[in-house]
This record gives sequence, structure tokens and C-alpha cells, in this order.
Amino acid sequence: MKTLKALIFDVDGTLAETERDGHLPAFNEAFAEHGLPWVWDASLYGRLLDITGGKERIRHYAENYAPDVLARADFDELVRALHKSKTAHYVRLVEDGRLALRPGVARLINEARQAGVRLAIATTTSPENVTVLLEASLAADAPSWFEVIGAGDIVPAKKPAPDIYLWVLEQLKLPAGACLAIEDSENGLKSALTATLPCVVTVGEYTRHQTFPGARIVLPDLATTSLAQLDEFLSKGT
Ligand code: XBP
Ligand code: MG
Repeated sequence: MKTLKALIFDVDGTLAETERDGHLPAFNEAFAEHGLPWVWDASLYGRLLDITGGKERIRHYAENYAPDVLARADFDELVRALHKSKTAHYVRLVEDGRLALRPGVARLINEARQAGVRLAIATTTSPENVTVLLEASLAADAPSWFEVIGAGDIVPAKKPAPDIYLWVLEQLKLPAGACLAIEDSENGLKSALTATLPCVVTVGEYTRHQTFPGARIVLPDLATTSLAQLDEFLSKGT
């Protein structure tokens, strides 16, 4: 590889279509379990995705659509309990094999391992969600293929803040220009670019309509993208 030393993958929407097929049903199961009459549909959920982070999303929904729940004395506790239950539902769903990796993802990860290109994760989602997805869709030891896994509340400010990418870069001890972030959303792209990381975008179900100024390239998926091409996308702009 000319320039590329590490690939840093986002998870939700990038590795798999986790939002519509995983997080959304898991949220709804958690609401039902806690006796809330909330049912998020796919279109409302698309709008709620502007708020990154599950706990933050629940809080935002209550603030905008459910003042009665927001006013509850145990609201903070309820958010924590809902999110815990949502995570449990999500993990079960992934363990059941309901989420497959997007085209080209597994091949690229394997190409990178063979070429000695280092692998990392930078995501807003909870750490257990990352581990279970890698194990269920790649291999039991797949989490160990990733030198750094930056996830969830490890940094206080979630995407579009750059914190998670800055944290991962610090762990990798690599300059941003030697790494490529792979993202699927406006919020993710902003986070990577603010950390001065070059970024390739693969649009997904919920992000096709978004715009991606500053991306090295915007692709429908990674089905036909090789590691050598990613190295080219990186080298060209530096
Ligand atoms: C992903 C997210 C996450 C998931 C839910 O954004 O916004 O919050 O929807 O995960 P990105 P948790 O792909 O940009 O990282 O419920 O575990 O927070
Ligand atoms: Mg994403």
C-alpha cells in the first residue's frame, strides 16, 4: 500500500444495515417491555437518526413527543433501563443471525488483514453491539482482528463530534493522513473530517438522500472496491 496504514470502520449502516433491521425493532421491543405505548416506525426512525446514540435518541423522543414521560420523576432511570433492555434485544437479534454484513465488507476486512493494513472501529453504538456483530457475521475471534475498538460512551461527545475518531487515532498512534475512515452518514463523515481523517462514504438505506461534501468518494456499497482502490482514494487527496 502506498499510503494506507489503517482502515477505521463505522459500524451502524456501514458494516451492516443495523438501524432498520436491528436497532429499530430492538427499541420497540424495549418500549413494549416497559409498558410504554411508543412504536417507532421506519420513517420516524429515519428522522430520529439525526440524534446519535440510543440513550440520547430516547431522551430526544421524550423531549419532543412524550412530555408526560419526560415529566416522570424516574425519567433518567427509565432511559437507562430502556436502553439496557434495547441492547439485550439487539444482541439477541444479532446472535439469531438476523443481520448480515453489507456487500464487500468481509472481503475487504480479509484483504486488509492479509496486506498488513491495521483495522479499527469508531462507532457511537454500545461495545457489546459491536462484539456480537463481528462474532456473528465474521468469526468467533473477529473482535481481536481490530486493534482498536472505539465505541459508545468511551468519549463523552458522540458523532458528529470528532472525539471518537481522535481517540482511535491516539490509540493507533498513526497520523490521520495514513488512515481511511469508512462511513455511511452525514454525521459520521463530519466526525471523521473534523478529526482530519480522509473518509469514504458507502450510502445505506437511511442515508442515500444525504450529501457528503469532503468525502473522498461516495459509493453505493463496497461490493467491487478493492483495498488497492481505497489506497488510491487516500493517496490522491494528500
Ligand atoms: C450509530 C448510532 C447508534 C445506534 C444505537 O451512529 O447512532 O446510536 O443507533 O446504538 P454511527 P446504541 O453509525 O454514526 O456510529 O443504542 O448502542 O447507542
Ligand atoms: Mg453509521
